[in-house]
Amino acid sequence: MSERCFVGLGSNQADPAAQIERACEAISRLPQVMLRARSSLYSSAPLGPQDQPSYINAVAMIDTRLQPEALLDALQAIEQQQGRLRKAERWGPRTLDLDILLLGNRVIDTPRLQVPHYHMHARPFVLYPLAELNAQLVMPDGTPLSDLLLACPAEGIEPIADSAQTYC
Ligand code: PH2
Ligand code: MG
Ligand code: MG
Repeated sequence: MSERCFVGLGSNQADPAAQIERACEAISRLPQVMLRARSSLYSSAPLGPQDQPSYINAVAMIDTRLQPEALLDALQAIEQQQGRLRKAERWGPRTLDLDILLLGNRVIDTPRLQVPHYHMHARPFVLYPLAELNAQLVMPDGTPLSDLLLACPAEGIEPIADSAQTYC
């Protein structure tokens, strides 16, 4: 049985908007993954170290039969293909960051994977694109996405021209 999953995409290096587009194409080609929709792209100032370019972020909605760790492997392989170098600096610049935000109603807390994604509740560049894809979403703990949005104003994020896309 497949599960609905939301993946956060972020980039602030080497033509970020193109990185996001390429990543969506790569996700759509993954076996046992159906790409259903992609939010608009949003620009925002970097969270964390300020001596780095601003980010482009988006969220993709997929249906997948992959188990969580297999999905994580597949997404990390795409990060690698797009030149991601893992550096020691926390929240430093990256060509591509793919984060599993939600995976069905699962709650996962292992050294490799935390779902729902740890910081999503407080990040407007995650919550607003997510709401574009499904404004009715409810977190696994029962909190409606709409409550998270009320507590997290859309400050500092700027939708860029590209609008949301749906796939069949
Ligand atoms: N990701 C980070 C660190 N800081 N800032 C913005 N605006 N967007 C991001 O995706 C982001 C960030 C590390 O995951
Ligand atoms: Mg991230
Ligand atoms: Mg990440």
